Formats: sequence, C-alpha cells, structure tokens
Amino acid sequence: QDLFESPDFYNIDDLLTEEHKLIRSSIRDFVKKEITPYIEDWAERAHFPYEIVKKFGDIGAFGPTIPEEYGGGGLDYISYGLIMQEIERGDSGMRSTASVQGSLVMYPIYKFGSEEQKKKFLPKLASGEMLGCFGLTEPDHGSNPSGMVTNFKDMGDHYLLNGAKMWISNSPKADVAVVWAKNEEGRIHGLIVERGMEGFTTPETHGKWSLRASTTGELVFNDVKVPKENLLPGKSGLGAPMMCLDSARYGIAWGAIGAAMDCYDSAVRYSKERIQFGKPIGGFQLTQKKLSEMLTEITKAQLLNLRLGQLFNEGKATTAQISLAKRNNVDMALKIAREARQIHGGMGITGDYPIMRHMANLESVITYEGTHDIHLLILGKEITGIPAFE
Ligand code: TGC
Ligand code: FAD
Repeated sequence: QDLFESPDFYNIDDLLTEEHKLIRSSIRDFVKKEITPYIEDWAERAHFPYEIVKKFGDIGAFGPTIPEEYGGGGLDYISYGLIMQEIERGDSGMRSTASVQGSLVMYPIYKFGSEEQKKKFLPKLASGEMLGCFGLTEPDHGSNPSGMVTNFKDMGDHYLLNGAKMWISNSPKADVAVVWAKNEEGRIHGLIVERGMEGFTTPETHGKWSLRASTTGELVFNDVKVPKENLLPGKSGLGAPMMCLDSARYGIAWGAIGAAMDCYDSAVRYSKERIQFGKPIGGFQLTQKKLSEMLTEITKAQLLNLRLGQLFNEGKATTAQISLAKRNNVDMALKIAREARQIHGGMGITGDYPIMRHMANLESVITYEGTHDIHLLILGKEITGIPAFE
C-alpha cells in the first residue's frame, strides 16, 4: 500500500494545475525515498543530515518562487505551498531547513538586496551550495522583536556588529546569516553576516525534544566587522523582517497539513488493521468520530490554503489572513497528532510510527514564526483596530 495517500475529500486536485500535481508528486517521491526511511533514526540521534541541503537544492525546494535568473524556480505560491506540505509530511524539521532558506534568507536578499548581493548569494543558496539562517529572535526578545538589542555602529569603512540571537534554525551549519540589528538611531536593518567573519560564532542548542533532526543554535556577534556592502539596502524597520515572516508563515500553514496528513494516513491504516474485541478498532464509533473529525479539519485547512495561495499569487494576502491560516492549521495538525496517538494505543508512543515525532515537532511549529497566542492577537488587532501587545 502507498504510504503517502493524500486525503482529497473535496476534489481539491481538480483546482490544481498539472504543473502543481507534478511538482507535488516529485517532492512526495523524494521525501518517500530520501527522508522517510531515515527520519526516525535522525530524530532519535538528534542528527541533522547535512547532505539533505544539496539534495533539496537539486529538487528545487529552496526559493521556488524566486525568479529563475537568480537560480530560483520561478513558480507560483501554490507550488511553494505544496512543496512545503510534502516535505513536512516527512518531517517538520526538514521543512524548517527548506523554508528558512527560501522564505527567510533568499526572500530578503531577493526583495531588499542589491544586484551584487543577489548575484553573489542567491544562485548558491538555491542550489544548496550554501546554507543560510535568519536571526531575529534574541534571548530577551522573542514575541517582541522590536525590542531587540543587537546593534551595529558605522565605523566609516565597515559596520561593527554586537549582540546575540537565539533559537536560530540552521545556524550551526549556516554559511550566511541574515541578521536584523539596530543602527545608532535605533532603526532595524538587515545585514548579511558570513561564516568566517572574526568575532562571529554559532553555538549549537542541545537538549531539544522537538525538531530533533533540525539543527538550531545561537548567533553571537562580538565586535564583528561587517563590510558595508553586506547591508540590505532595500528596506529598513520591523516591516522588513515581518514581510519575510509573511512568506514563511504561509509555508508553515501548508507544511502543517503535511504533518496532519501523515498522522491521519497512519491512523486510518492502523484502525483497519488493529483488532480488539473481535473487530478492527476502526469499526468502533469512537474511532470513527476521531477519523471523521481529522478528515473534516484537514479538508477545511486545504480549502483555506488554496484560497490563501490564490491571494498570494495576486499579491493580495494580508498579514492577518496569513496569521489565521498559520494558527488554525498548526493547531489542527497538533490536535490530529494527539488523536492519532490515541488511535495507535501504546504503539503510538514508539518510533515505529511517525506520530510522536510529528506531535513533538509541532510543539515548536506552534511556537515559532509567532506563537499561537500572538497570531490570535494579530487577528484581534485586525478586528478591533486596537493592538493588545503593549
Ligand atoms: P507593529 O507596531 O505591529 O509593526 C511595526 C512596524 O512593522 C510594520 N509591519 C509590517 N510591514 C510589512 N509587513 C508586515 N507583515 C508587517 N507587520 C508589521 C508595521 O506597519 C510597522 O511599521 P511602521 O512603519 O509603522 O513602524 O509591531 P509590534 O512591535 O507591535 O509587534 C507586532 C507583533 C507582536 C505582531 C510582531 O512583532 C510579531 O509578529 N511577533 C512575533 C515574532 C515572530 O514571529 N518571530 C519569528 C522569528 S523567525 C522564526 O521563528 C523562524 S522559525 C522558522 C523555521 O524553523 O521554520
Ligand atoms: P516569548 O515571547 O517569551 O513567549 C512566551 C509565552 O508568552 C508565549 O506563550 C507567548 O504567546 C506569550 N506572550 C508573549 N507576549 C504576549 C502578549 N503580548 N500577550 C499574550 N501572551 C504573550 N527565531 C528566529 O529568529 N529564527 C529562527 O530560525 C528561529 N527558529 C526557531 C526554531 C525553534 C526550534 C524554536 C523553538 C524557535 C525558533 N525561533 C527562531 C524563535 C521563535 O520565533 C520564538 O521562540 C517565538 O517567536 C517566541 O518567542 P519566545 O520563545 O521568546 O517566547
């Protein structure tokens, strides 16, 4: 039996193009071959499979919406979403590697970078020759990035960067970091910091019980001399990193469906195979309730994403619309992982099934890129016009 069944209860495939379906099946095949057979072992050992970076580059998973002249795929946002969905069906940490590179490193360089920066970095990031990371969060400023203290001074022929970032996906292995820091006037700018610059270190964060196959770390800047040509000239202010987050949160809204589908598929199979009281547990009403609710929530999330993808393609998606989808879909996936765990009984806690890994991963996904509650407040501000953050 194909272990990658995809529920499509409302024939949403009819609304996709042939190209969308081709892209989805090629990424699905890749995940089936290159991630699924190994992921439980990587996660158990907290091993980041660095070789996946080049492979992601080869299949076009990095920066699919970036124009081809810079090495990207030149694809639309529904294609991007489907790619994230299929990778996260394999593992949220693997999707993190890809979405950080595409939405949080390539996107700001493409959107706010100089022509020289685009030519220097984008093709190598697209091919997987280089790995990037995105430094916004700090030890004392997570949900409130505008309070950041990382700063740089203009020294005439270069900038001097000081401070630290925390919880940075890909950082221990990254060749470049897009770092958000304040200038002497307190204005936020993006700087491209390259591995090897004196005073720049990337200590790894250990002891995670979530996203174990993704590598996470700090970015520490101790009087780092950053060449002036490494400042992103196109946009400053918190709005610049927030625009990157719009794109990444969109990818997560799709990715979460992939994780939910994997849990659902496994639960459906198990419920038909596992016999208790003389019949498959799928024959009990309580199991059917769980499965029916899973399918309902996945279908609703699929429809939400498709419409959001259309809005993205038209350049009309708003931050609040993206918050609604990220928040709803990750919460949905986490609830499905918990219900699927129940259906698997004791077996559900083992690495023989993907459930517990998805569940633990989703605890990070519901926290990063804006916590569940922060997205609620973004929606609350949209509805009332009154920010609740302060
Ligand atoms: P606020 O007053 O709302 O806005 C400050 C300025 O920014 C502008 N702005 C935007 N501009 C363009 N697009 C957007 N989406 C924008 N959002 C805000 C806004 O217009 C304003 O501009 P100006 O000119 O008026 O100054 O800002 P605030 O300080 O009140 O904060 C709002 C809040 C809390 C919603 C925001 O800061 C937030 O979303 N916090 C959550 C932080 C977060 O998401 N961090 C993510 C870090 S990266 C990460 O987690 C990667 S994990 C990836 C992986 O591994 O997959
Ligand atoms: P806090 O902001 O301290 O929040 C703690 C709790 O307080 C949350 O429940 C939150 O919702 C609540 N809270 C905060 N403010 C309010 C409020 N105003 N009203 C109500 N409740 C509130 N960051 C990057 O920059 N780059 C990365 O690549 C990256 N990767 C990550 C990878 C992992 C595995 C993890 C776990 C995090 C990553 N992050 C990254 C950081 C992530 O974005 C932050 O963890 C997240 O934004 C929350 O910040 P915090 O952890 O400091 O929590």
